[in-house]
Amino acid sequence: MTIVPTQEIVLHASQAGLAGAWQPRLDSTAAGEVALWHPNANAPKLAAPLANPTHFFALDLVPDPTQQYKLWIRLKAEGNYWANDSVFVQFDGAVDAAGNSIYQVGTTSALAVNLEECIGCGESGWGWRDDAWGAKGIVSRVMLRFSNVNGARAGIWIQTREDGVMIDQVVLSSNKYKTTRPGAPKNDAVILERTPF
Ligand SMILES: [Ca+2]
Ligand SMILES: [Ca+2]
Repeated sequence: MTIVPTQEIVLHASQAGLAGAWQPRLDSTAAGEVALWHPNANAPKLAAPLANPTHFFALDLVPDPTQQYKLWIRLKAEGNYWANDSVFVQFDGAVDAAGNSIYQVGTTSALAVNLEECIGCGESGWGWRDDAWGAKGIVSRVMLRFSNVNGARAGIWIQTREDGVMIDQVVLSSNKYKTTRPGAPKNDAVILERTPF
């Protein structure tokens, strides 16, 4: 028997469990024509992740403990406005290369993902982003492992950092998108097939 590693995980946000103000939004340009959205209410940007957030959504996945994954998220900002475009991302079961828990659900540690790549970079429609910030084309080197063995479920929790943000896809890749984004940072039209679990 050959065990094929799970190298590519594609999650559609429409599969998530929602809490607080997060809601589905019909969008013909979104994966499955549904985006998740926290409508803009002009709340101030959250300075730090919350251990016990009110506004979040959670996605299940079955990661491969032998793999090192790179995270990508496709976001859109209400009104293409920079104060409507960021989230904090936490994980259930993620560890660093040394096996220490990182960015755990229930802590104040998270990856910050902001659609606009830098001040003045601008944003338009959907864009693929990671936790890097500050320059056009910038890519983060953060890689994630998951300690869950034997096909145990893990989770990704995404909480609001700036309201008005929309998300339709989350990707973990240990091969195809390990160093390059699945699509463009602006005006993106890439919809990947969902990985069934
Ligand atoms: Ca922002
Ligand atoms: Ca906002």
